[in-house]
Amino acid sequence: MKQLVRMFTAVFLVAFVLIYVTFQLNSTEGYSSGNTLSIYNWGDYIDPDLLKQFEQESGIKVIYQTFDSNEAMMTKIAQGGTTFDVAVPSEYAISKMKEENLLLPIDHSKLSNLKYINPRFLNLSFDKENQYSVPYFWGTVGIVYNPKLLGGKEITSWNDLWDGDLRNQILLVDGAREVIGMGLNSLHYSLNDTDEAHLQEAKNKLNALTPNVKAIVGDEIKMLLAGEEAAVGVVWSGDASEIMSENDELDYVIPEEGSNLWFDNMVIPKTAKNIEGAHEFINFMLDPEHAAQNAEYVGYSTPNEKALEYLPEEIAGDKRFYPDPSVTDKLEVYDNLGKRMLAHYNELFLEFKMYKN
Ligand code: N2P
Repeated sequence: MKQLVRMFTAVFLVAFVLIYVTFQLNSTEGYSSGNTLSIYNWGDYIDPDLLKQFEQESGIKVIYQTFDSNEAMMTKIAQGGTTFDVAVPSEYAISKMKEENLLLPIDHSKLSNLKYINPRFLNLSFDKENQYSVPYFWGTVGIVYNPKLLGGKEITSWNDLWDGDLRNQILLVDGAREVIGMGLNSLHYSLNDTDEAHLQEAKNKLNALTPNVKAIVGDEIKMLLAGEEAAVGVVWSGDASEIMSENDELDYVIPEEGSNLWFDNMVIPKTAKNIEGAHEFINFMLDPEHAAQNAEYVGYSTPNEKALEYLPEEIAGDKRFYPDPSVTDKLEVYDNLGKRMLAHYNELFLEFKMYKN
């Protein structure tokens, strides 16, 4: 009898450990099964209270992971080892993911809140009729700067950044398209230029900027600029807005040579396990009050027209972050340059980073 009890205890223990390990693996690797939803988003890109609220209202447990570049996100999704139910790529990445058959079509009949999106952000060339993606945030790339630290100097162009007075004063966002794009734009070339001579010229020009570059950083760029560790930052507009809400010495400008206009949309990756839950989450984020709460928390610009009514006028009316179409029409959206050319942009960016260090 004793032996039987011991055997049962042992079997029970082994089963318990197995169940525990499986559960841990599932939650850390982002696998979603049963009533869970696995979300893959940019860092600092959602109000965590909204995730809690979604969990409470839907009864679905959220497993949340972040990335810091489209390239990293696409590699992980293409590898397929981890499955995600919702991800938030930018436009050129959406186009590439469609091409590589990595996305599932979105069922608009499940998105009652889609009607709140300003039509200006729908039906764009990277995803006609929003078959595979739904707007989340949008914005520009520009320069945030601190006139106080610059002795009152104003910055209006990319070329201002090469000024010898800015030695060790510039922080750059850690993004290949953004940094190479800045080099190209400073030479009045397109952000989507694929001419090798132009790309080399842009890289050489960027190399000449290195004495002014203090560091190339991720989301900590906001803390460093708000804390006045550097006078100038090349950032996504929403990060500038967040920095400026913490330090009102700073200003944001879209450089006069031109810059990037970007759109980040929610998608459902092909390997999704909870397609129903993914639609439920997307519709939750499209709700105007949720979209407004999210925009206010992260600092980025919402494409949700109705949400603007819930935002304070100082946010919704700030033309630096909600520029009119007359301004955005002059900006360039990144094209999907194809696998080889995108890899080449990454290589050039890595070479620049190596040169800098
Ligand atoms: C937020 C990153 C925003 C990405 N941390 C802009 N595409």
